[in-house]
Amino acid sequence: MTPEERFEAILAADEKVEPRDWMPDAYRKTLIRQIAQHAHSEVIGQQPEGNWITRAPSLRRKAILVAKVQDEAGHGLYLYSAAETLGISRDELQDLLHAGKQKYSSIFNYPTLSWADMGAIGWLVDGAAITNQVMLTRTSYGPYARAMIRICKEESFHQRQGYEIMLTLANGSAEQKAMAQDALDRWWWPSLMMFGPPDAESTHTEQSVKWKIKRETNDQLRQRFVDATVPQAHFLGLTVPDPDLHWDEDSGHWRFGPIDWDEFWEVVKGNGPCNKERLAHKVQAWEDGAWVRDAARAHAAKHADDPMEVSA
Ligand code: FAQ
Repeated sequence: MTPEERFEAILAADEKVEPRDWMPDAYRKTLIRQIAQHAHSEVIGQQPEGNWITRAPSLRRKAILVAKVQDEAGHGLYLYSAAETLGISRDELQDLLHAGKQKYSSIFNYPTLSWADMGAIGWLVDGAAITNQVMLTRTSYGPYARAMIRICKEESFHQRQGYEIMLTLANGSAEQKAMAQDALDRWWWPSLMMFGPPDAESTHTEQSVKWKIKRETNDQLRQRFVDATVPQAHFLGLTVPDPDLHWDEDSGHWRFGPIDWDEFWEVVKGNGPCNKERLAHKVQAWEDGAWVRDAARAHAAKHADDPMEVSA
């Protein structure tokens, strides 16, 4: 069997491709692009919620939010580790992000204007992320699939804590309910955009589905998210900001109105409300943390021969 045939056989048998296996260069490249983009999203995704840690309305809410934001950093770590198994270093990935040569999710370029946004992000953004990531637990590359299993468990908590914030606000005073509605109004459409462009305009979907990196298309996942989320909005007594939204009896789906793809591409190109601020903050944090990396490296070098030391 040639390496190419073995690779195809692994995919056909629904087994996992592992770092030691031969894989086409384009498969490796696609995975590095997607996993890096995903890792960067987790790390930059700490910023919108991090913005509210000091202003959480109670100690309990603050402790939960700190834990959630910290989980996102952990997800970044698992994903950078998965990317490293493909032969690219974490430092290279940071450089590519900081130079604007790799992307992160469009959603994190929107501002968090009120406490209700913590509810909407957990409910909608983590909800959309899980819809995509449950699919990715079955992706064909082993280290990525395994990272996803753990991440999905944590994201489920995140989604529920967000929904619980929304529930509390929606059942609170008229002002609190209005805050919850305003957050839904602002986060609904950007959450639908997270799934990427429509299938007809998606550059990578066809090949990624063939390679079983993606098991479903952007539009399929978007529809699944809408079907799951609309009844949740109704339960909250809130209105989804889409006049065209309606239940389609024949297909058994909630049909939604047109998405503003011009807005999406503007955000992806770097012209969203917070793109510059997010990247500048990320670069600054990397520079501020240089002494920690230097100290860790110096410590590892000094104790390289010490059998009692775990290498850094
Ligand atoms: N934002 O051909 P496709 C989270 C780009 S994690 C920016 O369809 P693909 C957890 C795409 O890269 C959220 N760019 O691409 C959390 C490509 O450009 P390129 C992140 C986007 O890869 C919660 C071009 O458009 N999750 O939220 C976006 O087959 C709360 C054409 O697109 C992941 O990354 C976008 N939304 O499908 C953290 C999941 N969509 O690269 C903190 C893994 C598309 O050729 C707080 N990624 N583009 O220059 C994926 O599943 C896929 O990469 C898709 C896009 C589905 C995102």
